[in-house]
Amino acid sequence: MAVNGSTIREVEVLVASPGRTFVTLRITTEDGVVGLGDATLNGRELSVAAYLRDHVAPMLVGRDAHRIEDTWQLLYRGVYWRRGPVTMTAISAVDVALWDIKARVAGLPLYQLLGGASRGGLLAYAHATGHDTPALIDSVRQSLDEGFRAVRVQTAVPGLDHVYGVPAAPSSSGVYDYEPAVRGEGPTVDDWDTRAYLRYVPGVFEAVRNEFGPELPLLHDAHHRLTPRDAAQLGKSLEPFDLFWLEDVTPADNQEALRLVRQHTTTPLAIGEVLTSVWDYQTLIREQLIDFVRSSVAHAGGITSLRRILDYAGMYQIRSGMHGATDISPVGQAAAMHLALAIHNFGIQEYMKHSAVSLEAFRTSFTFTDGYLHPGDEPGLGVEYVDEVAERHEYVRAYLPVNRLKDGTVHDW
Ligand code: KDG
Ligand code: MG
Repeated sequence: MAVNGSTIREVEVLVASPGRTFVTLRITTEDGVVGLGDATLNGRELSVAAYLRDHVAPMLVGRDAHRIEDTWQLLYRGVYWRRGPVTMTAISAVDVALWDIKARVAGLPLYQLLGGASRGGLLAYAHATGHDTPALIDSVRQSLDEGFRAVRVQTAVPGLDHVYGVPAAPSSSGVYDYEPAVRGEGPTVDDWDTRAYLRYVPGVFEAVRNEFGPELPLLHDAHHRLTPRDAAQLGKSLEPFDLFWLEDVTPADNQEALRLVRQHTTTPLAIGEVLTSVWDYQTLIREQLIDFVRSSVAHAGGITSLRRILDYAGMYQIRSGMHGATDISPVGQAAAMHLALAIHNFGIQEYMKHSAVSLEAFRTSFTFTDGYLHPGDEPGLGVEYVDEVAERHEYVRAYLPVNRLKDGTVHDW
C-alpha cells in the first residue's frame, strides 16, 4: 500500500490506572495526526489490551486511516469470530480513534461529521444513592445543586449488607465508582434478596417523589437481577412514581424476557449496557420491547456500529440512553456526546463525573452547564491523553463485585 499522509504509522495500547483502570488506543498517521479510542472493559481490561496489541495493531499499520467503514468490516467480518465484549470493545476503540483522526484532519468537532448538532445540549442524569432514605434524599439534592435535572436513584435494602449502586460503607460523599472496593486478589461480594428488594423500593420512590415533586425525571437500575415476573411486578409497583426509565430489569442475554415485562407494565424500559451489536437488539427493537438503548460507544463497536443500532431503534421510536459510568473513559464519554448531539433519537445521557486524577490524565473539552452536556468545538473528540500523568499511575488489577444469595448461590450482578 502506498504511503501518504493519512497512512497509519503507529498504534499504541496505553494501559494505566489514574484513579481507576483505563485502556486507551492511540493511532498516529504519517502526518502526525493522533486519534484516541476507549478500549476499557471493566474488570477484564488486559484481555482487550492483548487483543489490540497482538492481533489488531499489526493489521492497522500501513492502512489508510480514512477508511473507517472498511476497517470496521475488516475487524468484524474479516476475523470470522464475531461479537462478544472483547472483540467489540477492541473494534470500538479503533473506530473511535479513526473518527477522531478524520475530524481532526477536517478541523471540525466530530459531531459535525456525523451530520451536525440536532440539539443545543444533552440532558444528563446523575447518580444518587444512600444507605437510608434521608441520605438518599440528601444525595438527590446534592445532584440538583450541581445542576443536574434528572437523577438515577439507587438505595440500600434493609437486611442486605452490600448492594449494587450503594457505597460499601455509609459515606457523606455518597460516591459509588464501579471500581471494586478491594483491588487485588479477587472480587468483593454483594448480597441479594429479590423479595426484600421488591418490598422496599416502591416506598423509596414514594418518598423521593414526595420530596421533589412530579417534574424531576427519576431513573432506576435493577442491574440484571430479576426474573421476568419479578421485573413485571417492579415495573407495575413503580408506575405511580412515573419513572423516566427502569434499567436492565432482567439479564440482557435473553431478549424474549422483555415480552412478559412489557405486557404487564407501562414503566419505560432501558436495556443494553452489556449488549454489543445490532443483533443483540434485533428482537428488542423490532417488537418494541424497550424504550431506550443503553449500549456505549466504547463497547458496541464504536460510532459506526452504535449509530447503526440507534438508526434502527429510531424507526421504532426508541431513543438513546448511552452508558456513561466512570468505567467509560473520558474518551468514550466524549465520543458518546458527539454521537448523541448528532442523532435525531436522543433520549438522555448518563454522566458520572470522573475523579480529579482521571481528568488530569485525560484533558477534556466537553462542558456540563445547567444539566446539559456539550462535547465542545475542538477538532476531533476534544480529548488529549497526558502521558506524563498516566505513566505515574501503573496498572493495578481490579475486579467488579460478584453477587450471592443468602445461601451462597451466585446471582446476576
Ligand atoms: O462496568 C459496569 C458498570 O459500568 C455498570 O455496573 C454501571 O450499571 C451501570 C450504570 O448504569 O451505570
Ligand atoms: Mg446500568
